[in-house]
Amino acid sequence: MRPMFNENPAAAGHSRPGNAHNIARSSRERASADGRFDFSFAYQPIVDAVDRSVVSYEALVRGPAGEPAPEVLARYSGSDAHLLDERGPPFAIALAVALDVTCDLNLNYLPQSLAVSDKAVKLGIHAAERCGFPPERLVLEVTEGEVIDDPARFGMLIDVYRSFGLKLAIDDFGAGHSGLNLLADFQPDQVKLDMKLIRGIESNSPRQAIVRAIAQVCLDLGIDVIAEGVETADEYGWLAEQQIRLFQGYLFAKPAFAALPTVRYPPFA
Ligand SMILES: [Ca+2]
Repeated sequence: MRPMFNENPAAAGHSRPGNAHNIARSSRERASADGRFDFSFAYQPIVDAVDRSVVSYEALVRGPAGEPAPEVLARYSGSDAHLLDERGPPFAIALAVALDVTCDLNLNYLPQSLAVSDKAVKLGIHAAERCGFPPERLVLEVTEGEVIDDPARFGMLIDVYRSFGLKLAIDDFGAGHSGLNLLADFQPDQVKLDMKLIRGIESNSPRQAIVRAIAQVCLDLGIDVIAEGVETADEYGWLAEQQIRLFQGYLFAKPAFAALPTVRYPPFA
């Protein structure tokens, strides 16, 4: 397979910020030469509001000049879709290494692909090893839907991913209908509360009841809870009162294209 780019920035002998620039630039150049290489990544932190630290960055696919994700996904539809899963995460990992990411890295794959084959994830693991990024710091984000579609097969593949040390996060939790038994069956490392549950939670008692229940189950099972899409100080305030300490959202930092954004920590004025 033709390598997408030099996946070992340390071997190139440049400073790391220079390498991040080179990786982003080479993506743009390839986009003009080969329409299939038309993507890059933005990074959004997941923060620990108590420790005031970044625990992970979620890599979010973008076009080569920062175009929004739907434009990229539209180009990788149908029979080309697997190419984005096979080439995207290796790119996201190498760019993260060039940006000096030393915490975890959350990766997204297209819906269902993790439950169908382990090929794409293994390519990501190999890329991480080549870059010197420990696979134990990779977190796979999966949605409720793909977990429940074929639980037996999904469970088998998850065991393979875990054997490499990868962590598992259930993305958009609370958006689907699978319920809390999913947490018992798969024991993910993280649950990311769907932003629809979070929006305006400080004044919505039904959502509050759901989030309290999920948070309690996760606490009992040793699963980390991440509140996603937190945008206001009031949302943060209510969630922090429930002992939730991991957050992702515009209140803390927006995704930064091919860069690591500055983070705001509480207290929020
Ligand atoms: Ca995600």
